[in-house]
Amino acid sequence: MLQAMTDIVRAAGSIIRQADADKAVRRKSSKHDLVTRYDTEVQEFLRRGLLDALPGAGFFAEEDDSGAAKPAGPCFIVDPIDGTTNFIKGLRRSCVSVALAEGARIVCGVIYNPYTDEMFTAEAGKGAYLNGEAIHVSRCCMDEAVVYTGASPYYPACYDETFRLARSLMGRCVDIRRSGSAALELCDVACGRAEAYFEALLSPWDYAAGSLIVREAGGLVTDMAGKPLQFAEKSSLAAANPACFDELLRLAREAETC
Ligand code: LIP
Repeated sequence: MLQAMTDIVRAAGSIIRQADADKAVRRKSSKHDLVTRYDTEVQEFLRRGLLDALPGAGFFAEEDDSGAAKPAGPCFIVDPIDGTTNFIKGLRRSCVSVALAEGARIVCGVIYNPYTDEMFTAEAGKGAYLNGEAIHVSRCCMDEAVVYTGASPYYPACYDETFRLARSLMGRCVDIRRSGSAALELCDVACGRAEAYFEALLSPWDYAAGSLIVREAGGLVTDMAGKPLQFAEKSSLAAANPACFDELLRLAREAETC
């Protein structure tokens, strides 16, 4: 199934790469929460391909307006364009993110950045890969770390906690980064380009595939309270290499309780 997912996701990525300037941008819940005609076009391409490959599977995706809950059985968890605002602005930092869940367990994850032609894949228990080469989180401690700080732009109630934690981390790590794609930030942790990532609130399709890729690369991933991730509704996220994970959770607890 991983190869079928990879082939379909790569083809979906070419739609993003070939997009023209007329993206027909619409607001969803707020000025921060945008969607384009390409988000829906890529999602429908993925729906057709993935459900042909696995008939009867569920399809739990960002641009479905049904509000339906994640199906219990085998289910694809899909973000057709993670980093939609980057896509709109032409920042060339967006990806297609697809996970296959069996109940509460993610068994396959595929994330493709069409701008760099980087395909991140993982299958539970079988390691994580970038373009077929095994990847592993770094061994750097927090003092040597680059830390991604998600901003949860759709959720203003999270801003104060987010920037308290970002300020706290800034005093302890080398530098912080914010790139606008949770999935790609998780992939950067998995291959050792960064050491940690957090975000106070985001949707399952933002992190389902990336959480498996980080774990299979030797990293640790929970919610920001240190509890196991679930994939049926929004959650906070904390991901890091083993050398930084406990400190990230400690600082997150301090930022939340201020
Ligand atoms: C985005 C995430 C990002 C988060 C944004 C948004 P989208 O996903 O990747 O990390 O901060 O709020 O959720 O909406 O571009 O697919």
